[in-house]
Amino acid sequence: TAPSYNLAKFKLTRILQNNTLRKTIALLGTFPDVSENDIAVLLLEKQAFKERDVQTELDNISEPAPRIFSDSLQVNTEFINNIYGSFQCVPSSELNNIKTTVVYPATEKHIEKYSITQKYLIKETPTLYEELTLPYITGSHFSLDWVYNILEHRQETDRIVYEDFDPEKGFVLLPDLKWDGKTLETLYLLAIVHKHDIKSLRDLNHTHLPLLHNLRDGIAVAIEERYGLSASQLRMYFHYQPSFYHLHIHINPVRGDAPGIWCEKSHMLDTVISNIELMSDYYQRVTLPFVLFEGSKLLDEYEAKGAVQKGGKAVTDGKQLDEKSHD
Ligand code: M7G
Repeated sequence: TAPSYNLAKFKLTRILQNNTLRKTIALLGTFPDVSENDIAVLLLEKQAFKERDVQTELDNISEPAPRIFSDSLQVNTEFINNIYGSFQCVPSSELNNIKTTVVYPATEKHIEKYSITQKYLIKETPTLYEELTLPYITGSHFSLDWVYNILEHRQETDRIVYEDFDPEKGFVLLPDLKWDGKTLETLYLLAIVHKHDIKSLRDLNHTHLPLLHNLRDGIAVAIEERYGLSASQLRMYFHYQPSFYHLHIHINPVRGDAPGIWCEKSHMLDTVISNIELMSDYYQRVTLPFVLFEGSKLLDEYEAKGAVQKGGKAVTDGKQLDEKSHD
């Protein structure tokens, strides 16, 4: 389906976050042609290198991909010093694509999610989960419409890599929004379960073991078949807290870094299965750490309970401590 907005007509209000390491920039703005009031969040990401693009022998004639080392390469020399050379190169235009994600109209929660803010680690006991987190996530969360659109085959149908239709153990496996769908090096898939009542890791118990085993095995077989990666080459994990409270698994190659792969947020599927096999109600009894962002109402509630110490030095992305900032 075509979007209601024209990307070329985007008007910037402010930059939310510029990650020079990941080569991503998050922007806040509007599409004045469509609406003066609705706000848009854009995430622009420069392409990762595909190993295919640097090949110099044409390995597969049926797939004449643009390559970096070809006659269309424009080379500007910055300097040559002895054996060292520095250049600015512009490869053929197709290799310069910018992966663009748009959320429109965006909510305050989306702006929060893509902004740099202070982060705090919470240690969530089962009691704190029941008293603070659970009421909060039931009252205020991102809409799950996109999830139901996938499960009910209304959107992204042609992107489905594999589907197991079983209502109890089944799932849909498809490319994550974060993946360009092309670069195997950055493969990022999502497995969304068909079952509707599992919000997150916290809800999992022994009754879900058949589902979890089925996910682990089914995902591996489907990925091996489609992408040629074996189960041992993949990491499968849950996020806690997730942004979307309908159980899903993140899958990407062990070999690469994945966006948002932080130890304080990721729980390996293998570990989760093993924990539940050892103790059926493990995730109802365990204290789970998770991160809250400055500005979140839930953070205020945790602070009011004395369960988090806010303040401290501001730590921002990309800034390093230097002599002057020591105090
Ligand atoms: P999460 O752990 O709930 O939230 O994962 P996170 O964004 O904090 O990681 C949800 C996952 O779903 C993320 O990896 C998103 O990139 C992905 N995702 C979000 N949306 C809105 C879509 C979508 O519309 N389609 C697809 N295919 N993936 C999405």
